Amino acid sequence: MGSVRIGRVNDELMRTLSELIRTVRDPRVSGLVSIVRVETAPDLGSARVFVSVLGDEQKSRDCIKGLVSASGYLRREAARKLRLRYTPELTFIADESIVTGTHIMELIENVSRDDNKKRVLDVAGTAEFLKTRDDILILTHKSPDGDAAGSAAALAIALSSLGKRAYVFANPEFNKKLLKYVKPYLAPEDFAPSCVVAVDCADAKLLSKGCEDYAESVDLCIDHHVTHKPFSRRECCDATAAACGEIIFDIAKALGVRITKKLANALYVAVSTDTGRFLHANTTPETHKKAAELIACGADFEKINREFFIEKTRARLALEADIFSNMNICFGGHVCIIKLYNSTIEKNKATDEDLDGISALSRTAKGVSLGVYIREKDGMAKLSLRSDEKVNCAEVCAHFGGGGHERAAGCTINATLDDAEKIIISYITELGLF
Ligand SMILES: [Mn+2]
Repeated sequence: MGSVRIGRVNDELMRTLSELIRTVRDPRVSGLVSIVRVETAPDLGSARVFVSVLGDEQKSRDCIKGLVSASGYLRREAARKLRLRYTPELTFIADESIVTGTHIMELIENVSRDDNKKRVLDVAGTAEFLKTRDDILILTHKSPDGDAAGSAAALAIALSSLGKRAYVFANPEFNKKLLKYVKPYLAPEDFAPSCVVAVDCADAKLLSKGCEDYAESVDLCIDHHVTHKPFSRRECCDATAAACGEIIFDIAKALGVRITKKLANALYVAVSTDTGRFLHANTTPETHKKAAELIACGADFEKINREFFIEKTRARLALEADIFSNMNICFGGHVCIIKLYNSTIEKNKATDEDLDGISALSRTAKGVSLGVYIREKDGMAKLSLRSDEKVNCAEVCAHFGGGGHERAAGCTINATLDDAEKIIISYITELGLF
């Protein structure tokens, strides 16, 4: 058992016991009782728990007695919460270092300040955090894209190269193209993680199917969405990054990981797909610099771009033909609405993969500022908006309970495609955008 692992057990035990002592019903365990540190023996057989109690010596002695009598309960609950096979036997010791209330208040202030500091991590802090963890499970979002899959695969590769067990959760929506990059790193069914990391996910609600059990215990979230809603214990978010893959790249470097061809390919997939081959407005000089570095590390840029952007199946070409011949260019040519009916998908035997990135076609026509793509999903209309600087898609979609980025966002309207088209047109009219 390495000292890093023990350090983690100490941290986790301290955190869990701090929560659990609030549930002890013994009146002796009341008032300001706090656990100041935990020292676990290297064999995990026992742990010394240092407790500080606000009050006189008698109060402190009574409290320790109360904790000793509750130790069976505390140990059992801690074992359950921490999913540890062996939970150490707990010995409670009064910590004499804090004697006055003033000190306690200072301590509490420092702890909450530290908590804040800990919640938001920069790249270096994230690398430091990941160094102390093992058995890491990486989650992605619903309707995963190249950034989600590429970022997840890249993080798994980087962490594995440090000798850690790190796997990507098998998002049931990974398509063939994405699976090519994540398959070797998918978590085995019996994998029991002790650290959960979400990548490219702006909201706990957006986590992929099957991750429901983890939604409330995500240890770290790495994301680049402006609309990010904090849901994890720690987060490393940078809305200036064009792709989550850009942040993962920086983290990999901060971890001291060598950027192998495999890692470079996964990161290139993330960055290239989220910028539409470096064409979308989110692309920055930094994005290009990173892409250049990835190419220098052996990324198969030509193959990846061809695979994701140029090659099309016949079914896809048929869908595009249908979309282009039926598109509705309105508002004096500033808005283009394209629709895809399930019947068209069925007629052409198109798969989900054939639909990938199809929403971007709404902005193909010259002069269009706002493109709207509408498709049928689960009996409702799913809208994807794409725009230039004149329209904030995230704001428009927020009106319908959706979200996303300024230039690309989505929402769902409970209506047929044709009705959804009327609804969005009337909302655009109401906004007076054009
Ligand atoms: Mn992304």
